[in-house]
Amino acid sequence: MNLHQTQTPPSAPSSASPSAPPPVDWEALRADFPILDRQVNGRPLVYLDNAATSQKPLAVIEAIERYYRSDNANVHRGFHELSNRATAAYEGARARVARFLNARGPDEIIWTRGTTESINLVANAWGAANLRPGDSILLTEMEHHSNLVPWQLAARRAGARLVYLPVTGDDGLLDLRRLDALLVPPVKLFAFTHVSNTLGTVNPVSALCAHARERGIVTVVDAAQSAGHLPVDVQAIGCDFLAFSGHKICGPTGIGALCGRRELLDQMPPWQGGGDMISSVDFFESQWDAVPHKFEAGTPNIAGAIGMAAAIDYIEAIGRDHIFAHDQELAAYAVTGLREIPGLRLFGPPEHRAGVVSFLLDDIHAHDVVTVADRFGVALRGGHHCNQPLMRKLGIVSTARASFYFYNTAAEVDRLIEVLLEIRKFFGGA
Ligand code: C6P
Repeated sequence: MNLHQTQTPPSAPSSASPSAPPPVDWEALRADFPILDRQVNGRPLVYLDNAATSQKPLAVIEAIERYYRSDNANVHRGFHELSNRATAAYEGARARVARFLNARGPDEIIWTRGTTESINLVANAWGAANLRPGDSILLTEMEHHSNLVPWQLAARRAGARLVYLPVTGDDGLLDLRRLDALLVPPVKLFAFTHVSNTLGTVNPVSALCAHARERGIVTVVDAAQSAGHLPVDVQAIGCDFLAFSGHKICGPTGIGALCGRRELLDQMPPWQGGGDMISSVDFFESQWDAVPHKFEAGTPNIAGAIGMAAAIDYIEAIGRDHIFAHDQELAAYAVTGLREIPGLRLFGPPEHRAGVVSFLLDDIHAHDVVTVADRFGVALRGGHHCNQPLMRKLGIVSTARASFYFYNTAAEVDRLIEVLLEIRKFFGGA
């Protein structure tokens, strides 16, 4: 199979198709986000840091407030009305996540604090049961530290080794010609990101999982940058584990989920002990509860789960295929504008990128670009974006990054370009 040809993400729905739903009124959606109306440093906010965290619509803010105002109680413990209501909402939210990902059922969804904790769960629990000295774990050079450091720790514990699928260079694609040679024993697990948070690359996750599955290798997909932006269906992708965060999909911080194949979850030991994850405890021995509760020790983030389900309702009402088309349009528009700025170096694929655009402006440090952009009300991110090994590979220490979501507009991209031209003048560019 020529994997390069599968690197193209799903295309935007055609507005010419007679069955296409009516186009989304993106401007109107902005009214659902109170924060987008505020001024920053005396200028209207232009929020282009969505890869770090998304803004929250009223529907999410109100769902959390409603829960605390009227239903707050602990879950799975009480036999009183409020506890029953909180449990129903919390478990209902789990079922909502399962439908969002097309998991085989709610039992395959484990609540975590976010992508990072989801990956740590797999590295600890799956790693403890399956990694042995001499085994290898295959990662890619574009992984976020959250999909890298947990594997370094797991490899050290087990006496295993890390191997990397290379990135091609500034165009930020995986070097898939190397995959067949690398995806071989003693590799036991292959962990990779769906969408790169620095490069905007959309990886061909289904093909990568199919290759790994043919070889009996377990797969972990980091969907932090994809779950809220494009359709993510774990059965179509064919992964064993998939991790994502609530706060990047319009939900609250401190909540996320791991979706895992039930057979694997059943075989894994718990990784944290405490209340709610046991069926019986004695002074020296305990029995675990069934999946998913086996992996959820202690009082969970109930309000977070409810807020995340409200976020899923909100973005699914828009449609992730529409969101992705909008992200891609904005990214392509931004790339066209950025290319016209003298001295600007762009990173990431020339086309088919997600709504993430990284760049450097002359020799101005990315932190300076971001600090001055903030004076104009434009929120960017500057730094290594938790991709230090990738930065080293590219021969840089940081980039400035604009990242889009569905409430961003072409006018905001125009503003970004104007502000970058101002910054260039400020730092003495011609
Ligand atoms: N990237 C960014 O600005 P948490 O922090 O657990 O919600 O997500 C971690 C994570 C994992 N994988 C990818 C691909 C990510 O982009 C992130 C978070 C943010 O790019 C914060 S560094």
